[in-house]
Amino acid sequence: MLWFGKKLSRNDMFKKGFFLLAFSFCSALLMAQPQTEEDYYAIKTLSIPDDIKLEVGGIAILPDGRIAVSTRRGEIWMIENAYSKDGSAPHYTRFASGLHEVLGLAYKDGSLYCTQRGELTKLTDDDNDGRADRYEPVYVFELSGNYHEYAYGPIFDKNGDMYVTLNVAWIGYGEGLAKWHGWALKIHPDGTMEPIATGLRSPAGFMLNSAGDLLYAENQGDWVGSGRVTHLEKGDFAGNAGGLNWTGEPESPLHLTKKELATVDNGQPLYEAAKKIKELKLPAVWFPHTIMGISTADILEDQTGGAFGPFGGQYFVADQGHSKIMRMTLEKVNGKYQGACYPFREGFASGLVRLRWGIDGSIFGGMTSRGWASTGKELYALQNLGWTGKVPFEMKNIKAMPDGFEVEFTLPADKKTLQNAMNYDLANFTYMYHHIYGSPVINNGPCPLKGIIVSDDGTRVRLVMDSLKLGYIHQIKLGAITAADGKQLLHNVGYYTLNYLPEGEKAKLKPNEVVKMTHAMMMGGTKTGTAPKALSAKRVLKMPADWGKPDQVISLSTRPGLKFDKNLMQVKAGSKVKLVFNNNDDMTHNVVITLPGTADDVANLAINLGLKGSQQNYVPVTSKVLYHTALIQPNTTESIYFIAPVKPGNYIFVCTYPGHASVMRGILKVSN
Ligand SMILES: [Cu+2]
Repeated sequence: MLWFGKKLSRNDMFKKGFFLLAFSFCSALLMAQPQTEEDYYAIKTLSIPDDIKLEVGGIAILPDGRIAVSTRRGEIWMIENAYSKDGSAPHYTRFASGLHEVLGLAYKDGSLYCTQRGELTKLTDDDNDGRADRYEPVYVFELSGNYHEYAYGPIFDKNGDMYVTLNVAWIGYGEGLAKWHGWALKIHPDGTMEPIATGLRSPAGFMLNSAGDLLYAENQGDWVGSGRVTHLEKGDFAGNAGGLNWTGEPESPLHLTKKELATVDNGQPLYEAAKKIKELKLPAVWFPHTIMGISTADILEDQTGGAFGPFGGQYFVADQGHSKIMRMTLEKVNGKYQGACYPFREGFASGLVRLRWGIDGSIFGGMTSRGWASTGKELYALQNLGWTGKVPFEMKNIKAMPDGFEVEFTLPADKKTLQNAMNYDLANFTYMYHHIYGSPVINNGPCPLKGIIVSDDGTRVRLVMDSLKLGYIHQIKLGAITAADGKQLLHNVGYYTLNYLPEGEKAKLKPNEVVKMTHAMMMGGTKTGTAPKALSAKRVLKMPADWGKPDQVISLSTRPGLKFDKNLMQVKAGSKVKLVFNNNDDMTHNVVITLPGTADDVANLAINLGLKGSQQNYVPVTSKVLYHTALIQPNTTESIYFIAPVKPGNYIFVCTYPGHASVMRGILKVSN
């Protein structure tokens, strides 16, 4: 038999036959079942004239069909034909300029309200020529001059009051250098101000939901182990210490001090710290760092009445660093919000900071990446996300039950696949609460399944589990569960933050609902609970005894803005090298030396480590990695010893912490 002109052995024929069969099977599936996010939610890019640097900070939707966009460069642009229903280009006019870094914009009763770095300002076009004529200060923010004192908002409530949020300054840690930084404030139309809550670090995204509750998204940083969404009520403390500088002011609704907070600054889970500090608010939903995203930004609630697909009443959360939108579901248990996050739509063009609903039920996404690296490579962009009308097969919702979780699907599932215990990979974990930047995943372990109860119509499955832990994030990852019509899951994971268990009856399992083998045994492949890997020969921390001394000592440092201080290091082939790695930055980094041509593969493998990433220092187990350091904390050093490759060439060194590899890299040049 000839295969493309080549004579094949029996063994080859068998293999090719298998591949052909597998290939036809897969392509039949693919043809029948579109399985990309794009099939369900389509991204349209709005063209931007070359002379406009549209580094989006805010978006306001006008009822007449225009949209207004404010920029980090201090301009506000009015865009006509933003929906481009006939495919023609949108039209831009400059409404205002000379403002200072406008990171938020809102429309109310014919005027625009914008948050500049130092002021909440009302802008009005009195003569209807498309340009603002009146710039009126509504409220002035104090500033220290620190670069990190970003200001966001306003969001109007039903009474016409405005909410704004103010970042803490960054001086190697988050600090409230000027009054009310690190706070959410309510500003009344008469210019009086009411401080609401503090503990905010970098609150770029916040919203009032349909119940009138204030939800804000936080970014990983000091005191913040991972991204999260928290419901803020008056007097709450959301976790970052910087804003506590102002709790002694007479208007402050809380009196917590830094000294009191220091008593819980020991790396215990935030849930434990909150038992001792009554003001400390539990996040409603944690977004696991690098697994969901790396920098949460704007939040939207779907009140489109079905125009945006099957997720009515749910939330969408932007991620700046990963240029994506995640989905979030909330429920109230014990009177408090808690819920889950899920992947939703990747592939935006730049760092996605701002989301607003268009009048047609689509989402406008505003983007910028200057100084804030993102996977979307454009410096700025404006895109629109619309539902295509097709319903993806997804986990629609995860709800807490008294003894586990109930997963609801967007479409009826094949009940056989739901009943198979092998199709569930369940685990829980949490993060450390401390003044240090970020946190590794801690205390992660499997949650064995005890029972599976499938609803008659196949749209819901109740998972009865052991090892539920309050305050922990519970991973619900699904295997080969298909829809009744054969459609595959578009995404297979959700992360539920379980702060409270609902009251109610525990499940009484029928014999066919009991998971017989211990589910933990079946979960052997997931290894979510294993201890960190032992040091390998790729990370040698002690000089080998027979060296005498290294032939070469080279040092490499980090600099702020995701940079190494060198992009070239030279070593002699086969020489004994000591590499001293100093992390001078405020984030964690590693150094991974890779085989020529494999740096991108290694970086992608690191991103795909998921929950195992932080245990493994984001270093994948692969022969493409030659040597590496650990992921080291800010202002720490690690030295490794290795023998340089004997083959001369350019070996790329890279930081494999997710999101860093595209910019943090250089060449280890090996020569004779
Ligand atoms: Cu890095």
